[in-house]
Amino acid sequence: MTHSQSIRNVVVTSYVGAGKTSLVEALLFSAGVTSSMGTNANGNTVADFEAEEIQHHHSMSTALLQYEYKETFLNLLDTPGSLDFFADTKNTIHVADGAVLVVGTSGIRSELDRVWEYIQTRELPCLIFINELDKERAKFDTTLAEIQEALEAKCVPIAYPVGEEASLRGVVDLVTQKAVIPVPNSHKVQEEDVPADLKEKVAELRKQLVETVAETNDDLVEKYLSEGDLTQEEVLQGLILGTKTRQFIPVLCGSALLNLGTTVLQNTIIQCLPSPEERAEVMQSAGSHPQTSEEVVRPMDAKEPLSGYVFKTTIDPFMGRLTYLKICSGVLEADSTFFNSVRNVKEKGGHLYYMQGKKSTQTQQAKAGEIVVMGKLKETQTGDTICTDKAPIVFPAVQLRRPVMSFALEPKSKGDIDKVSLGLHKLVEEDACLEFIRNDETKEMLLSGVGQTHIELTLEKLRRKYGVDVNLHTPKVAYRETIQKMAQAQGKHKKQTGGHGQYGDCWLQLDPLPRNGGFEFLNKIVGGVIPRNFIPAVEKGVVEAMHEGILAGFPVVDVQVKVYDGSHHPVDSSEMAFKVAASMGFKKAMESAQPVLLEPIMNVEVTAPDDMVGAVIGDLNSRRGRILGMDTKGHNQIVKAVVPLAEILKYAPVLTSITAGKGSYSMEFSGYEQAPREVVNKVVEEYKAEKAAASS
Ligand SMILES: Nc1nc2c(ncn2[C@@H]2O[C@H](COP(=O)(O)OP(=O)(O)OP(=O)(O)O)[C@@H](O)[C@H]2O)c(=O)[nH]1
Ligand SMILES: [Mg+2]
Repeated sequence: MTHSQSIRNVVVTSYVGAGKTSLVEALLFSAGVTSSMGTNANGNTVADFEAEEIQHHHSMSTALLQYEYKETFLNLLDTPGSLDFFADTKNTIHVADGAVLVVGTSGIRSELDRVWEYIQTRELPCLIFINELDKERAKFDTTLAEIQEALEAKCVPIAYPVGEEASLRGVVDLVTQKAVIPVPNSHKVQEEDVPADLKEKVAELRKQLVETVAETNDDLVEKYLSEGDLTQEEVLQGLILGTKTRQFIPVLCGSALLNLGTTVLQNTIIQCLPSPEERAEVMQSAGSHPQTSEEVVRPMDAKEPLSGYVFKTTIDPFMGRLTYLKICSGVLEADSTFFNSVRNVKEKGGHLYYMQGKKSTQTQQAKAGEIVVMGKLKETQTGDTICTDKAPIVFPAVQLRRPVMSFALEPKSKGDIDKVSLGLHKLVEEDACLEFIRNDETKEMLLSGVGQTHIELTLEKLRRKYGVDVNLHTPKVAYRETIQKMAQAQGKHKKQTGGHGQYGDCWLQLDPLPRNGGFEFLNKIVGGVIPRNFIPAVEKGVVEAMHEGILAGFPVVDVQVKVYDGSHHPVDSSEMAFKVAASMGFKKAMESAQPVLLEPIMNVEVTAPDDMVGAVIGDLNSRRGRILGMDTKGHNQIVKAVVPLAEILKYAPVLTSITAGKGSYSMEFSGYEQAPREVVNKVVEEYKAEKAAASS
């Protein structure tokens, strides 16, 4: 067995509160890695070690838990379920070779959709763990049906609970057909015969399992059709093949809190989820050459030149910056120098570590397929590729949505400006859902994130880690500007100042592009009326002008710009002159292209008790919201709606007052839509007033 064959890189993922962190805690305990189990309520789990995670009882960042069990190197990645931290979750799913989806028994939450979408994009083999079966009213069959409906995937149970709710005792392993019961006060389990009252159900589920796995391969189908059954060995063989090739998803079950069903899960992870090597056969490590952009495919092999992808960065108060890497080929040595092909720099690395939450153990090297953490990097950031300069490759970075909600910040104490700025720059490196901009001219500091809670949590961290406090000002909406019709204009910049003059002249045509069309630049100059070497300057001038639209100073998007005519002067023309001319031309053309404002629209889900739903819907309607539908979850209703961000910026206190604190909501960016006239008027007026105030 090669080293890579004994590795399992497994993301544990799902929606908020499904029990991921608890499950990982139980897996560590049942593998004998830890001697006791921490709980989320006590704030002593291995994975949730950051102060904010302990205080709020939620994971806010991926935790890496590396340990050895049954000669396998398990790298579990416990992800946050909250969409506020989805960038971390997405990057983690990206580097995993298999996934465990955790589903609780009190109803699936919508965050699962985003997770499932990316798992499918990555074609990641999965296991499902139905958790919380010890809870009141928990039902395996009901939850399984709910999962099947939510994922639209073929699921096959391979474990079934023994006992239910408070009397849950263990699980039946449907492959071995034994009941697996934990030994009290120990991490060990003992096997028993299937209890008499479960025999019929187990026989039915086993038949279903045998039929499902038989379909994975012709030999098994033939054997099953001729003999009507398969051996345990054959069932396992079909189960492994079917899981790895994603023909179905095995469903396990138990209780993370009580460490029930986790041993069966741990063994299934090892048996059924692929090693990095097997995974690479399906999903190759493919990238491009940094200079030629040609495709480069890198085999998952320690003998190949080094390559790796950075999926996470943290800044630890004691260990400094820690860079989390998946090694895709070759070997990374501690304290070695490598090439960062994204930033085009050589960088000297520090020590290498394996992690268990915040606890680190040093290692000398990490080989293809491994996940490892490197200390002391300065240039390398999340999303970068590390490699050698002789065999360079750039792996495509995970595409992340840009944050849409921005707050202006002001340090509580004036002398703290630099400290705030430094701290936030570090926090942004750790969290790709954040963006921080400091305008050197206006001294304004803008922090953008997924939503209000996200920003508030970031400021909590800022206070704890960097000892500075800030005031938050009215959030700003990231509007965009675009055009509605074609327009043409001339931009001419001509100056005669003694010696050399300045001369640039271009005719531009602007055309609207569809939503999310971004920006296109076309050169339609014929006969060299603008010499070829000045064309990039024309494009630069246009791009610069697009940073600030003519309506209210927001970036211009979804526009095609064509330069189709112009003139030049043999002596006075320069790049600078053409840049200025193009910028003038763009602004002029935009004026007559019917400019409009685009506003961010959010997908919002509000959960509220039955009798308060009417008030919630009424309020959403008054916020220009469109109700998309409703779901029932127990005594609660979930209202799904799309609402313009501008109307829902400060929703938390509103919902609290409508529902007497019983409602909750989540929202995420959906897209940009044209803003109605009254919104445009208001935004434009505010912009003019701000400008007037700044110049007075
Ligand atoms: N009764 C019961 N409670 C559980 C079980 N698993 C988790 N919980 C509780 O459910 C809550 C959420 O559990 P976590 O493990 O933090 O959930 P998570 O999926 O990591 O949540 P996020 O990190 O916020 O996405 C905690 O209070 C746990 O104690 C279980 O099997 N049974
Ligand atoms: Mg968690």
